[in-house]
Amino acid sequence: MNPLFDEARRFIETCYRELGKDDDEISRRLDDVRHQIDRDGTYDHTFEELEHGARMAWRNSNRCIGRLFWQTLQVFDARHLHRPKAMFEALCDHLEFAQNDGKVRPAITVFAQATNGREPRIWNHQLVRYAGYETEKGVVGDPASVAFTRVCEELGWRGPRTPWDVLPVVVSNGQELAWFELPRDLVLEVPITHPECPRFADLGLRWYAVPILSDMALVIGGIRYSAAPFNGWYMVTEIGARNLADPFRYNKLPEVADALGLDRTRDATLWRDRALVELNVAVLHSYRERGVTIVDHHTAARQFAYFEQLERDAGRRVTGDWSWLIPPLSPAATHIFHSGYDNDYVTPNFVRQPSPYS
Ligand code: HEM
Ligand code: NRG
Repeated sequence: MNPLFDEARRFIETCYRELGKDDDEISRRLDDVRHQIDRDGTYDHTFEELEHGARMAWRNSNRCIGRLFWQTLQVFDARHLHRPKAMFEALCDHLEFAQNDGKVRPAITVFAQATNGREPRIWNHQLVRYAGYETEKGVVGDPASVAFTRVCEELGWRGPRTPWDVLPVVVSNGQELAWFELPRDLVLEVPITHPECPRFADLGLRWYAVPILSDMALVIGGIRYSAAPFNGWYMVTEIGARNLADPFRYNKLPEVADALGLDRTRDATLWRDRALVELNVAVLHSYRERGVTIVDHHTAARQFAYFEQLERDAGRRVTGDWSWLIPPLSPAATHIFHSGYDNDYVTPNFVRQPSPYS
């Protein structure tokens, strides 16, 4: 049999049953799908299939602790947009919808499916991210962005070289490649301050409001959507225990410790651990003060436990990637640390894809 049709059938049956549709509707739809595959070699999802399929993909994302909210995902259908300019405008609309002046809304924008000849791609890892520049004095900005920043500059962009330059958006429809600067006033950012330590503000730390992952593919019923950027809101540890803290990222723990007046002469004073906690306190405080949605890791873990219970009640198996689900701060204070998860890949889902550059 046709492997694409097999995938399609598995998806349509599960999706339609979840949506409460009867067997007649399922077999009528499968007839359509079979005809389209015979004629075109592929098939198109209805909007309802795309919407529920994207929500299932979130539900099946083994590394995601935020899955309780999978049914609230807002799905934008951008499959008809092919010009890079039009794709960029859809991305700006997504950003504005998602940010919602701080009341962050989970959303995904789905561009045309990848076909043999042509696959649309967004070259950025996230729609909003800071540039990184290699200099004699080390990296300025986010070291994770060094390779992509170089690509942007080869394409003709030139960054102002602060540590917090928002990168341009690089879009390909599979034929033409184009880059666009995000309007400055569209991008919401949060300056980081500490509720008790005024010296914290002098560090000049900041982060953007919303993570919009833009380099993964969405896979539904054998169809691959190679450009399908999605977002939820941040969990505090992503920023406070990784992006700003990792030695190979912004590496701010020594400066944070000094602002807090900690003794850094020995590892055993646990200055790193104390700095980590206060940095996370500061990030949480700053997002809340600015009215930007963010979740702490204890609340997120409790929400995940509730997700696990609801999934069991619905008769579904919860798969997960333990090493990604545990938070990088106080992991053993969450139930996840003390649980085990099968890391099976169930579709619909998201998948990493090869970098379009390098
Ligand atoms: C990964 C939290 C929404 C899909 C993660 C991670 C966290 C997280 C903490 C691990 C990231 C890391 O360690 O780098 C949340 C929270 C959300 C949310 C708090 C709030 C609503 C979403 C949405 C989707 C999604 C809307 C898709 C529709 C994923 C995927 C990964 C992931 C695919 C793995 C990314 C990778 O492999 O790099 N999430 N998430 N999440 N999440 Fe979520
Ligand atoms: N750790 C990355 C973002 C990964 C996805 N996290 C989310 N996803 N919260 C970072 O930028 O720190 N989401 O869709 O909300």
